Amino acid sequence: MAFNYDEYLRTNKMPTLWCWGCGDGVILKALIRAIDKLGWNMDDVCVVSGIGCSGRFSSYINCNTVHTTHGRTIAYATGIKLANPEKKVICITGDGDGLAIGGNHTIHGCRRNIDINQIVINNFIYGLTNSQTSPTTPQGMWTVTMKRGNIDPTFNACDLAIAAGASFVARETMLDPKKLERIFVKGLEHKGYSFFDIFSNCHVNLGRKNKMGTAMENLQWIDEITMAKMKYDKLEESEEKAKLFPTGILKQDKEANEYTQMYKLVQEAHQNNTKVEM
Ligand SMILES: Cc1ncc(C[n+]2csc(CCOP(=O)(O)OP(=O)(O)O)c2C)c(N)n1
Repeated sequence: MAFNYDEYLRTNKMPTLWCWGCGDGVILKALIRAIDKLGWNMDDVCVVSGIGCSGRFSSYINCNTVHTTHGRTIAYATGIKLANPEKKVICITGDGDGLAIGGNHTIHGCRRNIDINQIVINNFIYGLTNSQTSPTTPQGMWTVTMKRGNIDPTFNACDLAIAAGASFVARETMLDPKKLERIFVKGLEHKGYSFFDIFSNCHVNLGRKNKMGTAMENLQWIDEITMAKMKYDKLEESEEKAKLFPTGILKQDKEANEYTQMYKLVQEAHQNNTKVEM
């Protein structure tokens, strides 16, 4: 029987504002299927998103939602999670939202290892505002702010999340929605900061000016720059390898201290007039 998305969506908000062929819808559906697989009650889920095409997630998914200001999703989500540790908090950020203006919050969310899930919808561009360079825009590509080709070094979001201390870090693409669903299940059930770098297409704002003007051409390019971690790890170091992004689970540490648990210790210490022993 076909999966019934309607009970998870605000159908009165349909159709979405996303362009034809945009990956955002595929990612939304994969996330919904993952939540369904986990058997979570939508009353216990809170989706927090910033401003951007990706920010629209919180308008369409039918649960507790907060559509926050650009770059501030993790700050809001941290407050929500600390006040409601039993809730499942999922942040949706764009690559601009989560890695440029909100990059600092992302770093410290990872560092605290708070039990929040951050999904970066990485379309390599500022989509909503029409094609400015983002931290993940590949070098050489056209953007409205780098019309002669982007000179900024390309940012590897997963390397950042690993270094900053997130205890679950994964990369996937929207090319394989089933795989995406599986990785969401793994990360959502992980206790601690789960960081997902999800490569998606923006053939309209990135693609058209970079010789991949259809969704299929844009996805073909994503396929070319990614490789499953198992295969990637077996490759000899080379210039070609350095241009590839491994996919799959890149880090999982089940032992790391989780922040809401630590916060409980602070509350107890206050009540007992003692000190948290580390
Ligand atoms: C403080 C602030 N600065 C700038 C903007 C304008 N703005 C809105 S969305 C956006 C970038 C969107 O790009 P991204 O976060 O990558 O998300 P996408 O639209 O690609 O999903 C910008 C710069 C804003 N709304 N607020």
